[in-house]
Amino acid sequence: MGILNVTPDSFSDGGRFLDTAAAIAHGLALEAEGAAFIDVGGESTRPGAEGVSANEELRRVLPVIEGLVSAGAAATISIDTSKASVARAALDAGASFVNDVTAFSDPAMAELVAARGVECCLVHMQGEPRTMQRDPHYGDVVAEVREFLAARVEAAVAAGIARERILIDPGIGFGKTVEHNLALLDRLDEIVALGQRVLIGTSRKSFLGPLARRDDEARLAGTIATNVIALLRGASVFRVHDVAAVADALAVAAATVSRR
Ligand code: PMM
Repeated sequence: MGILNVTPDSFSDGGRFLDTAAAIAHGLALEAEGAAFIDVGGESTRPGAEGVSANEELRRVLPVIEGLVSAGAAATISIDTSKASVARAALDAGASFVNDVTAFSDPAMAELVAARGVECCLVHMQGEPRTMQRDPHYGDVVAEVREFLAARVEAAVAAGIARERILIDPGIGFGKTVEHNLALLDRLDEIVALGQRVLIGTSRKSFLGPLARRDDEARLAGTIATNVIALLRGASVFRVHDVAAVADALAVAAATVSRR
């Protein structure tokens, strides 16, 4: 899954793709690098970020989705939003996947996804983006995230969404310390054991910086290492900025372990 943030303030690519033509070109480049999904987002969820209105989100993402569709993008277009009104307009414009970092906190979102028969991703977050990194705490982070995701899957199924259309994501960096993120990655198999496909998003996130010997903006080595580990633990979808490099690493890792 390639990341296409149409925001002024995302932590890694904020401001780069605010121009519609540049965003469309980047989405097509992600697809050419091997992305099966293009995740289009118009509201930053970085720690400390303020929310934006539905109108502003739509102004940012709709022309990009429409442009990708008319350019003939073959990848599944995902809308990264927690607002049902934004998701609805994005689906009307040609998106067919809803990525919600609040795991359907807006009940209208579950109804919409059920009615449209599209796939979705439910993400775990402790708190909300503005404050989530202030003092995250858990007893057993993996057990708590697993229980939350299991309950949100059951709520989504009860709302009429087919179980096989639901992906789950432990939400790396969403109200988590470095230790929490590392425990979730190392024990990702416990989340995979719920039986849903697991999506993982570590790309360029800040916890990778101090762990590596060198910290630059791309944090590419840490992104690759964590995605390979996620693959080995059973993850299915890898949400990244650097599609070509991560896809190559995953291909080599998958070829290696499939020889057992
Ligand atoms: N991370 C960000 C945004 N959306 N969606 C999912 N499913 N999982 C994630 O880890 C995730 C996400 C963080 O911001 P970015 O778009 O700048 O990477």
